[in-house]
Amino acid sequence: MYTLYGYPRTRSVRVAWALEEIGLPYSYCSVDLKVGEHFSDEFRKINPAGKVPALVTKEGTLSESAAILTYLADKHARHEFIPEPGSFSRGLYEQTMSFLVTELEQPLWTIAKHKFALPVEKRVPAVIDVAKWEFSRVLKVFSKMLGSNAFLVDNSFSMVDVVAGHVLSWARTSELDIPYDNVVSYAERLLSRKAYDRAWRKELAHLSE
Ligand SMILES: N[C@@H](CCC(=O)N[C@@H](CS)C(=O)NCC(=O)O)C(=O)O
Repeated sequence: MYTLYGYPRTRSVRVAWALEEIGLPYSYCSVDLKVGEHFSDEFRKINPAGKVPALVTKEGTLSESAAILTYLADKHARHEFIPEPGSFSRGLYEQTMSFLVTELEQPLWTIAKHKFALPVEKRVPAVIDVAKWEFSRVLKVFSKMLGSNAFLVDNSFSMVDVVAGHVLSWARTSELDIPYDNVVSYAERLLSRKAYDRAWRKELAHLSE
């Protein structure tokens, strides 16, 4: 059984969502970022970067949400949530995953870092407006990429949609404008999936423990 180290309202929901989609059992360990549990020696043994998510498997521990999702789908989903390695579709999947984590997500992370995640003395508030502008530019590219498709790769739900769904929900909670109808309905389609709801609730349940 897998053990997911995470915290509500973070990228760990991507991993919980993927586990729920595939139907894999997992236990959940909350790492309270608010009180700095991720800086503890104990957690650094699990992820030396001191970040969530981390997934403990029988063979070792994985970090980096996108890599964990690809691993889980390759290992357990028999190509249901991921194209076959070596196929052109798989190339598109990897291209899309890279775009999501290096382009679409980065302005949101920059905003979060300069609003609350960095130590106060390292924050540069002026960067926030630049990041908002960058997000609006990259969102336009994303909207074109999606077009009239229901899902990003081969019009079939895959792990890249999990990451994209999370990034768009993050944009909404950051109160960023999403002025593209196709992107709004895509986000609604993803965030109304039962597996997302189960993942989200499971993580939140650990807040009250
Ligand atoms: N690229 C990593 C990013 C992980 C990450 O930055 N996680 C945040 C929560 S969403 C975290 O643990 N932040 C604590 C910190 O940066 O000190 C991934 O996708 O897993």
